[in-house]
Amino acid sequence: MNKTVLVLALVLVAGCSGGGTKSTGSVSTTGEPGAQAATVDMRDDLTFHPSEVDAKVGTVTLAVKNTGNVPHDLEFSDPSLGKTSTVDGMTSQDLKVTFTKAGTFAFVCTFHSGMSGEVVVS
Ligand SMILES: [Cu+2]
Repeated sequence: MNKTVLVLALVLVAGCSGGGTKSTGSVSTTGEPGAQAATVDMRDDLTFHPSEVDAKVGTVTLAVKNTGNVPHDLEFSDPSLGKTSTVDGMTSQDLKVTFTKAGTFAFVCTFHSGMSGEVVVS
């Protein structure tokens, strides 16, 4: 019994370390499943705001907006989902992504190690 609790605690600790996504909150998409929209800001603190977008199965247009001066991009770990080109400071790009199934789909900025987020599709 005590051993089980200890193992669970270690798993939880391990899950929180290891350079995962730094959470900056979540937002839900707006619109119908076939035409959802959400905005993700990229800031000079090298994080996505929010780091989590909650979406439905369907198509999402992400407004990928650089609100700072440091260039960023947004690239899904699954290449079939797509990526932006470099988003320079104070500019924005729309990235249209179709999710055909539920799941968690990670994205990163390829310029900044640890700058990451995810779309949680249900
Ligand atoms: Cu970046």
